[in-house]
Amino acid sequence: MTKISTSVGDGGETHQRAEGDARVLTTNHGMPIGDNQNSLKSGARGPTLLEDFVLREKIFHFDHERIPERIVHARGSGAHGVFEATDDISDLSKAAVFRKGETTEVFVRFSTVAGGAGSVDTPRDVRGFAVKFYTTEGNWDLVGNNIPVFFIQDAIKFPDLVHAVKMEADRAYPQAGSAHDTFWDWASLMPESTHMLMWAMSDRTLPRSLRMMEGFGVHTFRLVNAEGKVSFVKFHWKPRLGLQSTIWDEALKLQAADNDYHRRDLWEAIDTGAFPQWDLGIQVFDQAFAEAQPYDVLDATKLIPEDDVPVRIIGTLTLNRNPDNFFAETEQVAFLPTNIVPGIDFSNDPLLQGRLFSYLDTQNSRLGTTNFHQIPINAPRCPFGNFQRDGKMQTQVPKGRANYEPNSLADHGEDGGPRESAERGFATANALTGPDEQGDKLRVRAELFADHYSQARLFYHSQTKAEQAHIASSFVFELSKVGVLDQVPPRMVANLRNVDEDLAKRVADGLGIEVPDAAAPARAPVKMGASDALSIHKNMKDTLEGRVVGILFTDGSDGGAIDAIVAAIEAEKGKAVLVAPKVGGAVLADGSKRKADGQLAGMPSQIFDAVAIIVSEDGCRSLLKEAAAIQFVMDAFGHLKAIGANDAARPLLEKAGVEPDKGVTMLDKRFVAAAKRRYYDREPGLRTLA
Ligand code: HDD
Repeated sequence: MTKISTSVGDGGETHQRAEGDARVLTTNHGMPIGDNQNSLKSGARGPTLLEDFVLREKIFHFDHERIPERIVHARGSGAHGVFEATDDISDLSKAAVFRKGETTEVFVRFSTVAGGAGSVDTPRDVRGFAVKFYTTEGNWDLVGNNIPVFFIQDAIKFPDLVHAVKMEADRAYPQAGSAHDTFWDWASLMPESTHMLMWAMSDRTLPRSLRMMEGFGVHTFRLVNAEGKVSFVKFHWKPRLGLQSTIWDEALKLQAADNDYHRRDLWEAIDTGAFPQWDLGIQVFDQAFAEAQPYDVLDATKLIPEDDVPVRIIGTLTLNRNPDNFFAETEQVAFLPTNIVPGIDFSNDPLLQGRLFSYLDTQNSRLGTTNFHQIPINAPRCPFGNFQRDGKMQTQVPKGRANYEPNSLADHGEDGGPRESAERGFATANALTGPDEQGDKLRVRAELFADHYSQARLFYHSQTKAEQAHIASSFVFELSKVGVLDQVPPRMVANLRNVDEDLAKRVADGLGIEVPDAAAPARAPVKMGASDALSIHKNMKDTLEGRVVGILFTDGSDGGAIDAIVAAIEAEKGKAVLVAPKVGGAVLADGSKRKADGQLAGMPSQIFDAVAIIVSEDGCRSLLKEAAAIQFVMDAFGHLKAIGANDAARPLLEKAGVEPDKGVTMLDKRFVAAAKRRYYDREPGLRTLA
């Protein structure tokens, strides 16, 4: 029998403790449990008794462990962190969170959009980038994506978009993928989605790491200063590690190699102190600028080129703590675009306006109570209180009689509760969006919303040749998966003709169909030039920071060479991972045994950014008969990665079809330099791109 004693915890609460400080298991109502292995039965081989309240409570709770998953963005990974304001923008906003030097606790949740909670991390999909700032003036939630524009202009289209992209209604597939009939049927009928489709078909939807993607608030918001002066603003997150994406074949193979590729990368980075960082930037402009543009700043399918309004950096986000509990924090966190603070305000963007309703509503269905704001991850860190009362799962215990306002209870010496404050409180900023607000009630969109192609063209023309090829090939792949709706691919290509004739031709060729007549644009596109900020390749960093190099070795490998390459990688802040045919490792040339971090068959090269092959001649001979080894090298080459190899590895490289180029080096300094980047020039010689 375990001896039980009572002790008092740090917070003053009383715990039952067993000898040796092991706490005693109790029921939810605090009764110590004596046996957690056997249910209560009538005789050793008899039926289980209804009386077994310990069993029943445990199973009852288990039966209700799941809550409805998010209708979109169900699969997510979260992290705690801090935001530090680094520039004085008091002339633009009075928000305390922007006060220079102010630090604010944050919780961030990254997500894919279409897949369920248990789906993979690397589908071709938009990524959510939602940040909850626990400011001294209440929570500010910047609920954005890794793409600065959206599929639709008006929230009334959101359910159609989501229904079309998610698994098809009757057959419940595909999971986490847009390459199917219903999505492209809908998309090809919605020319306003063309700009977003260019982004979605680019490598932006295949991030290498959550740490290597940008984030955007998407909508135009407003900033308000202490004098009430209002400016328009777009929010940007710029990753300190630069941008990096995988390529499609790699992303597909990652789904087999590691379903949790992004989640694991984020967790391990934080766990090892390599804290991910982003700078927060703003693009600020006024009504005169807005009116002078060939697009409407209230249209979420349009961006503001950084060349026209540069991004001003005003703060830094650092993610420095993993969640203690996935469900309590990452699952229960509830983001609300309505969570803003004095100094920040909405705009009339009709997509944003719809979101202002949707998120509050969905939390009640997901979390089951209007009191979801009391869940620790959602609760403001500043004092908060009002006269809203009761409801399911009320955990606060308001004292006294003050549950209405105005009241004069204070005159009688009772606590009258909190009061509104015109001085400190949020006041909607005066409209800056023109006279339309006084107009008739209309189900229409503003005139410039009808231009669906100019910015799609801007995006396409801002890409490198390799990026353009990826976009064309993605359209071909996705449209090739349209099964029975033969009218859909030509209809999509007809839209693409308004973006770029060459793109349309490449997609038609890739699909093996005739180039159709161009779709009639609702409004003639305008010329917008190009913008380097829109390209991933022009915003990558040559670095090993955040990158992982796989080192394949065998029996007889040179331990000194392994040590030297590991040291060189770590000196550049990269991570080295040792891979051998057996996880126990291999016996090196000097007779010592070196343990591996992983087994070759379980660590394919798609999980690495570059690979080094350090083998003995015998070791290489045995790898020539090992499909996983040949595939390891072949995929590293095919995924445009650097390969460093010793002389003995040559037969393996040859068998894997590796051809010499700048990314294929000996194992010296050249390899470490080569490993910092990818070799996109290699690709046309390796696979047919549209
Ligand atoms: Fe949304 C979740 C981002 C348009 C309705 N959205 C959700 C999340 C992100 C975004 C990052 C996940 C938050 C989390 O991690 O919990 N959504 C966007 C962006 C949009 C956008 C950047 C356009 C610019 N969303 C949008 C519209 C509607 C919604 C137009 C409805 C009218 N979104 C939802 C939702 C979700 C959601 C159904 C699902 C779970 C949740 O809200 O909390 O209400």
